[in-house]
Amino acid sequence: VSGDGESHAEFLADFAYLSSIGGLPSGGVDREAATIADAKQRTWLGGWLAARGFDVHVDEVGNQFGLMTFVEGAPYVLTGSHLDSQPTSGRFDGAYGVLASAHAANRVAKGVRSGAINAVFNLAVVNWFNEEGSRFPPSMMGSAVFTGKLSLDTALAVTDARGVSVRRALDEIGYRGDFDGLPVQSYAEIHIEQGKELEQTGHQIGIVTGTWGARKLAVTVRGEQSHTGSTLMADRKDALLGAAHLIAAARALCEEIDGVLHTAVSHLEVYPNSPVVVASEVRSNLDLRSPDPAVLEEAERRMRVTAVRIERDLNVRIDLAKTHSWDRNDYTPAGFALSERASADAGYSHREILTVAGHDSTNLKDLVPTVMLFVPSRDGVSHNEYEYTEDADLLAGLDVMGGVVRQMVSGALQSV
Ligand code: HGY
Ligand code: MN
Ligand code: MN
Repeated sequence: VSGDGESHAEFLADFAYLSSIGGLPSGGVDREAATIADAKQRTWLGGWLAARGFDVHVDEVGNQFGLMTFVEGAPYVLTGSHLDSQPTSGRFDGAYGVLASAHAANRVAKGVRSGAINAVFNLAVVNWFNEEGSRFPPSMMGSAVFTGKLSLDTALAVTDARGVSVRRALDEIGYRGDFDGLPVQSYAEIHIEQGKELEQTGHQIGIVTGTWGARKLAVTVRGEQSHTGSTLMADRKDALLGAAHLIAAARALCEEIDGVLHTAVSHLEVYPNSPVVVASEVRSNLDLRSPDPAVLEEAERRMRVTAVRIERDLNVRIDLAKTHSWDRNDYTPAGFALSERASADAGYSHREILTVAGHDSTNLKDLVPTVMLFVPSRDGVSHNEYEYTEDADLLAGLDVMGGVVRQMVSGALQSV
């Protein structure tokens, strides 16, 4: 099932075309969930799958599926990722995985039809809706609804900055379907690493054995509007100053805490946002990540203590509300050997690795046996127009995914 020159050339041509949809002059893309560009790439993917014999369906939260049925009544090996992107971002994040899964599935389907592969399970490709959670938080939304971690109604009611709901946005692009899902036997996803480890160790394939834990909190700082000039300093209740102290404290915590911690505040809404008015309300986010559950717990505790100190010092009120989190837990151990075999058979160097970023597989691994693979990111750059992965690495990942999907359709991970 490993690739040949023809299928490699076809993959690269398809990837180049897909990258042109919502493409930017820099080589990046801008195709947030349920935008016109997202609709265009969805329509292209649906046509690609249908032309190769997949039955294309869309579910109620816009997850897009291509089904290939070999064995009536058997569950499906599901493989895919997400096409939606962050604003002005990289062309590889998510989209590479969707296309590699589609090509790998097509290769395996050909093998089943020719009799070279004995299918025990069926096969489906998926493009998850709104993994990025930029326009409509939280991230990993479509797979969260699919795995029962988020209710459909809650997801459909989320609105963007202009007040447009997920429901309306999906209706406007014609991608709120009625497909009621499929029985999933196992799941496989491939993604760019979005980190530097594979590049530094010189490995082409990452076998993801687990995920860092993450805690995402909504931050609301409330003060009082007043005149930026005439109000006495002692009388001010400056919500923006409060947010600034919290942002600096979140960054300092990475050095202060004993252990590995990544923090970020990356979103800021200021009211009334006037040059001559002290801000009365600032809404923001706080993103905490660690491979150590105790460090993550301690980081959240310390940020709450810091918030109380800022409230007292600046006479403001701060509310921290957890919006999305996932624990430091593992992928399916039986899948690691399967991935190693596929990497070795295809002749590519590989190593086990943790993922720091969340993915749709973060949700699926809690439901079914899940395999997650990485390919290297140049300089670890991601969520940036200059995100880049070499063609040779893209093709290595495609070949290994072909081997992984072939094993899974042939019955691997059956009794996990
Ligand atoms: O939040 C995450 O890590 C994912 O990339 N959405
Ligand atoms: Mn992604
Ligand atoms: Mn992303």
